[in-house]
Amino acid sequence: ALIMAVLVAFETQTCLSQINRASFPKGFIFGTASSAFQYEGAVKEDGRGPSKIIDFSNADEAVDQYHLFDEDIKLMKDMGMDAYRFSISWSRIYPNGTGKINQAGVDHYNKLVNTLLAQGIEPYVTLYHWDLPQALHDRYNGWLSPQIIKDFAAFAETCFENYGDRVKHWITFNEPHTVAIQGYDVGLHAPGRCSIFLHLFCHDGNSATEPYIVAHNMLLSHGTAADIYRKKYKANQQGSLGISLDVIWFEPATNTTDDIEATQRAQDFQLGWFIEPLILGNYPISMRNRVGDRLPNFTKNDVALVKGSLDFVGINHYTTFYAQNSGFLLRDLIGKVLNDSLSDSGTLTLPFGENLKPIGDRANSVWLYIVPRGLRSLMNYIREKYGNPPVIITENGMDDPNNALTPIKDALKDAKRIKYHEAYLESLLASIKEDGCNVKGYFVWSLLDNWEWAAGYTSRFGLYFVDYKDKLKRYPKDSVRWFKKFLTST
Ligand code: PSG
Repeated sequence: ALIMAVLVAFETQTCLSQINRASFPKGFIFGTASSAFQYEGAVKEDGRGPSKIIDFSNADEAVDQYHLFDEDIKLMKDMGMDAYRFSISWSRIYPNGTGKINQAGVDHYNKLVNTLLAQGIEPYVTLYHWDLPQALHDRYNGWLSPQIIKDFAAFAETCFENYGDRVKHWITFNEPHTVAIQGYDVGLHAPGRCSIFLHLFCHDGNSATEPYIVAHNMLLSHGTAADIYRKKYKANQQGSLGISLDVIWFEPATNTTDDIEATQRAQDFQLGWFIEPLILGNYPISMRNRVGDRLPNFTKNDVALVKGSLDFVGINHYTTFYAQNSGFLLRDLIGKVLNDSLSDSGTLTLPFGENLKPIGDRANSVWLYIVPRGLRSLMNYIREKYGNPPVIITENGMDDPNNALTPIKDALKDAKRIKYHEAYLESLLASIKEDGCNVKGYFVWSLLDNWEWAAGYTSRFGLYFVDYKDKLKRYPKDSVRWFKKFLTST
């Protein structure tokens, strides 16, 4: 009996610390994620312009998945992954944004989808992962114009039409919140518009109004595409459609009422901005109150399109910050004088607490602090506040620095990444098993090291290492072996 007791104790012990695929509900999907611009390269084959950033790199070659996808799919297969999330480049399908279809572009993704399916890997397709056709920017300022709604919908429909017989999971947008803030408030991502600091950093833009306009047009574009899918394709194709929202989890910096209310506002202005129109039919009340007439309105028709237009909520989650009430100075000085929408929420969100202690260990990215408990809290927040919709974690991962002096064999030892995924997966599992959250899948960002939007090649997010100095050769990091064991254990 004693031996039995010891064995049982031992088993519970290992069960608790060693989760694997079998710990998750049947049918739970594991995959890796990527995007066209960060992976494909081959931009000349499509006539796209370069974009220079921090390390003076561009994504002209990226990791050349345009040519190497066959090999990359074998890497996924070898790890035991069920699915691959990638994006379709709009300008490969419509080089001018609209008009004539480029059949070579259409064919490329046919090959990609067919190769995935032949290896038993389910495609999850993002329609917009930030690579706007230059022509639409030149023609009407891209997302700033409502003209883009019908053009995006036409592009989306072309994808449903051409791939929907085989693609069963669609994600209209990757992180509309990041597009609005990084592209139109602080101007760090394309198209680099802002008005902060009296246009010191950006030539054009209005940081107080444009983020809201852009977000509104993306929501209407999503709703229009979803409507087309439901009316014309869904019955035959039997697929589902969602969106990927970036969500930092926020914890109150102190337990004062001020900070607790500020934490709620911070979440309203991030997740709520998008999920509330999509699920409840309007912007959060805190946004309507604070942004006032700078926040666009939804007409009755808009609500009919947008509300209820999701089959699942995609969540890109990496990190947790503290939130606190920003008080008079930031709100009024930065908001009114500097004309910046970021101050509308009246919150300050930081990875440091009162004592300036970081909330967790940091990865390479300055914004990426490792706080696994945040994922469970976030899943429960969505369950409680939005009626437990189906959720897919469409991105989760961490980066290491790209240090040119580190020998490859050392760069492959990524114990920190293994710990990250194990802890976040445990947190996710608890939200499902113990709290009843309706989570359906988990995608690692990312399969390979690749090109980062602001950090270029200085950051490595991959399970596979890419040797930028030797023909972009791929090498498995230790995390590949960890995932393989995780996915093949029963
Ligand atoms: C997402 C979340 C934060 C910053 C950047 C992103 N955050 O919490 O502060 S971007 C997101 C994107 C993908 C990137 C990846 C890593 O969808 O293309 O490569 O995360 O930065």
